[in-house]
Amino acid sequence: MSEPLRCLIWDVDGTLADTEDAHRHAFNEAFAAAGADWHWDRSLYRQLLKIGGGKERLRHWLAETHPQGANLDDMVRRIHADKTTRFQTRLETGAVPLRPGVARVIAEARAAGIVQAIATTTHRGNVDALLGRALGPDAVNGFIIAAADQVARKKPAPDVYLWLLERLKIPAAACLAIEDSVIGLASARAAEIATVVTVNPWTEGDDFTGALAVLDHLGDPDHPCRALADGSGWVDVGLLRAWHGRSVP
Ligand code: XBP
Ligand code: MG
Repeated sequence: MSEPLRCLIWDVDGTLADTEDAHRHAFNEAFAAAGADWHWDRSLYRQLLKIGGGKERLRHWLAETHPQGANLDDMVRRIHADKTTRFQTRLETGAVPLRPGVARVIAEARAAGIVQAIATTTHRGNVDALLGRALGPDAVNGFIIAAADQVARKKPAPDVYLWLLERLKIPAAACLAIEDSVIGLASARAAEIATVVTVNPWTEGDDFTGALAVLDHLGDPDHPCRALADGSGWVDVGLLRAWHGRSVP
């Protein structure tokens, strides 16, 4: 007998919102501001997204392209801090809306008494800026948040999910994660949490073996998603419960 769904865990980048191009632009602006003639185009960034976390991504790229570089850590820290400021400024303009269906499912889950949490490799300030702009300044209070700063290892390690399970005192079998990437799916599955994947242009076509369902987005009545077996065009809490009920603990 499977556990009923008690907690919905949201990934942030690529799942709540299509933030990655804003991250990429902010990185490129921070490179220019630091006087570096580096530029991450879309095709390179797609490859780099396999490394979770902005600092880790930059450190990985520098180690590959500038192996002789000294004192990388200090440079990475400074550039990443500037990139974070630029990214949040971009979010505050409202340039990055929530993905289809996200605001509706958050509201439905809240009304249904389902606990909601966030598991992300990005920084807490980015989560506050995104949700604050999209849903209002108090919106973050509706979530238990596990962000980059709270754990030692980023996705695909399960640390953010394990941190949440410990904090929530809810068994993994009573949770459902929504992720957009292979590393996100691996992280949730390593914590034994059933996972639905909504892809985006950065992750479409990747191998999501192990996901309960793979969709282009959660859909809304006026913006239906593809690939729902029942043809309804959008995901609601009833469907999330049905998928979760089919998951093998
Ligand atoms: C995806 C990421 C993030 C962002 C960059 O996060 O890998 O690292 O690309 O964020 P999510 P920072 O787990 O939400 O999908 O630069 O703040 O690290
Ligand atoms: Mg993601």
